Amino acid sequence: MRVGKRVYLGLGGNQGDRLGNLRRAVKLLRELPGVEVEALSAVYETEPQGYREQPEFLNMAVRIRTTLAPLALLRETAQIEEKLARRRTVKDGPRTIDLDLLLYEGVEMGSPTLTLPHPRMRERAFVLTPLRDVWAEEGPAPSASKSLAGQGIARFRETLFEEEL
Ligand code: GSY
Repeated sequence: MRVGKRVYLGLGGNQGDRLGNLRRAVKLLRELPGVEVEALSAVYETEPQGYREQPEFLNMAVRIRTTLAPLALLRETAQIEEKLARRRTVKDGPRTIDLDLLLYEGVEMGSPTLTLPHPRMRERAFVLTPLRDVWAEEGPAPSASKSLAGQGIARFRETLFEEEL
């Protein structure tokens, strides 16, 4: 039987080797004790939201099971961001990789460092579209809180490979 809680993560970046950074992030997630990666979405090339004058992002979603508590998992994902040399100079600006905790089974919380469910996920096509790929609950994935029609998003020509699971 599978142990732990189901968690959905959103990954994205727009600096350097974008696909390589997603691969490395998934590999590091897989290596975490207490984390089992269950499913990877396709990779999407997406127009930047927020600060618009920056390169396009690659985004994807990952479904995991984990025995780590939310804040412990957040510490681990922050370390993965550090390992991939994330540098944030402009708020909402370019970054090598972001790992966002979107949903954590059975948890609603607001702490200074972590809000669950992710407070802006329903406004973001770059989150919702990949999330649908890996959605494993009964019923539909979370829907958009307003129209996402203007947010450019397209499946990327390459994807991560099953053997990376
Ligand atoms: O964590 C969100 C970072 N981010 C993104 C992103 O990942 N993708 C797109 N398309 N736009 C974004 N704006 C911000 S901030």
